[in-house]
Amino acid sequence: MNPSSPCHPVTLSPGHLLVRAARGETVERPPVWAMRQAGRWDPEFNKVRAGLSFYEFSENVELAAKASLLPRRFGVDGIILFYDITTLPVAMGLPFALKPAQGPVPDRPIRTLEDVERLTAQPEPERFAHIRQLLAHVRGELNGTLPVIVFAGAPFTVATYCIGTGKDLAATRRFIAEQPAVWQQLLDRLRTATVHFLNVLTADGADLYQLFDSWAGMLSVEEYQRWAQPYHRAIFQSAAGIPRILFVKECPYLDLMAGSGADVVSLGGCHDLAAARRQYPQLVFQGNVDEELLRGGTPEQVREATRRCLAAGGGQRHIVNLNHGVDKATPVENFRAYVEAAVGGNQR
Ligand code: 1CP
Repeated sequence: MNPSSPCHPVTLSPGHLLVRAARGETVERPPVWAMRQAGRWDPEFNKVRAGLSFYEFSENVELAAKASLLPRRFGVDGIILFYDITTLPVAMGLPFALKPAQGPVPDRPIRTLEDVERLTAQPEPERFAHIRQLLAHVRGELNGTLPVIVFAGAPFTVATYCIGTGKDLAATRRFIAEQPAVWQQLLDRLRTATVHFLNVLTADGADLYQLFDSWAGMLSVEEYQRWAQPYHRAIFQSAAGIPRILFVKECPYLDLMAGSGADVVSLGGCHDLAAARRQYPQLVFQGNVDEELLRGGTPEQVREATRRCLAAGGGQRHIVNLNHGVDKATPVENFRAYVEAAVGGNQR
């Protein structure tokens, strides 16, 4: 049924499509964006990025704004700011470098309680002034045409980078077994800082935020209940001014995501969007087009998969996205096919 057909008139409220969908309001079509939409897969990004290290680049407000805005040309419904989940611990006093095969690595990994205490729990907003300026710059360029998405890593995932283990769960577990008090204090400090960071950006005019707990989906349910979900709940409760999206890569604990207090829950390839819709009629779901198909499939296969996703989502309380970030080997025409199919629905 077309909700905007003359037989079923609905009043659409003003405001950005993505924000209205995230709030569960009736929309004319599901909005679309992608995690890592402003990244290395885009040849235009690689031109802008040329010659600078990741942190040099992301701290350059002009260039980071350019990178953030690049996906606009494809017709996405939201612009995510170009920085990283490690931007916050850097502002708290822990410098990182991006290592080619490993991702972000701290100059001095957290080892002791003194190391944790050296991290500022409520960093002065000047310490992430470049993100605030980036937000202002991007908002200025957009001039109200599209909403701005900001984000933070959740304490579990950011803590794994702070101790230098990243997605190596066995190494993270060893650290926790050896240093339980350091781990606990680190999670608590990151929670405080994350709430503060998101509230500052909300006050500055961000339209939505996404909390990334990328590696928490690998935890056992008991671990997830100790190290992931309580922190999601606390952050969503204390940073509540704008719609909140929860992302956990391929999370087996949909019930715990649904109970986190997020307005929107991001699904992966392990979830059935239509079934989730039926099970949680009040929630908004984001996802779940296969990002590997964007990397390896044809544009027609991408269009078909996106249309199937639209059908599974049922047209309301759905934000079209990928299971995970756009892979760096994704052809531009596949990204274009994804956005066009999401915007165009059943038309070609
Ligand atoms: O040189 C480069 O460009 C390196 C790649 C890169 C990019 C494009 C890194 C380093 N960070 C970013 C930007 C970034 N990171 C964004 C904004 C761009 C966008 O989304 O369009 C976002 C939302 C992130 C978030 C992020 N960083 C996450 C959570 C999302 C996810 O992919 O699960 C994680 C885990 C990171 C850590 C990180 N940062 C960078 C790398 C290479 C990694 C490790 C990722 C991994 O091991 O898979």
